[in-house]
Amino acid sequence: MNISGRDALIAVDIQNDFCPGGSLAVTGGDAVAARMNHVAREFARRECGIFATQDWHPAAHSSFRGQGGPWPPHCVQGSKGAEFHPQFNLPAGARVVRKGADPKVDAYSGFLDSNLEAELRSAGIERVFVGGLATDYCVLNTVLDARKLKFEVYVMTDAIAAVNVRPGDGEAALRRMTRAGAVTVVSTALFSGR
Ligand code: VGL
Ligand code: ZN
Repeated sequence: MNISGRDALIAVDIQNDFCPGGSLAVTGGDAVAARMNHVAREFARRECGIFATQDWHPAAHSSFRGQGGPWPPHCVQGSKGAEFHPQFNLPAGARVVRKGADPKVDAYSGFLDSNLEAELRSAGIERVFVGGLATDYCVLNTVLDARKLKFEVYVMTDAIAAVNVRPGDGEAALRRMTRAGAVTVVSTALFSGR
């Protein structure tokens, strides 16, 4: 597959709290950060748009258990846990897309309350390549929204990892994505050309 300037990378929530040692750690999160670091470098080399979403919650967010939500506190604005994983270096020119700042709304999708769609459109992007954390929440919802907005969507199966609140959630999420028209790819196969 030939990655060109009409393609964009969406790196979903590669943050400390979703990786081992974080408050909502996903098994394999570190490996996803390292893989996505390589992927981001390859996209940057081809002068592609790179968009990194960042879960960015106020301290008393409605998705936190203390507020009756399903999650432990995570990705609190300005905290260490909200920072990007140390092994994931944002290439120069990458855009950060913050979401989840509204205390009342759990924004799993990078397209919710952000200018991600407008930025992709103004850059003339038709295909988006998606990886990051977590398969069954923010990757899933970002991919479904991208399909609703008629982008061609490629999910990099070796660059995602699931929370798996229930076993199998990650696989079920992948099936929902492919049913919505997303195509699965292996990131290492994208750059064989050079
Ligand atoms: C996410 C749970 C809560 C994610 C964010 O990035 O997938 N999951 N907040
Ligand atoms: Zn969150």
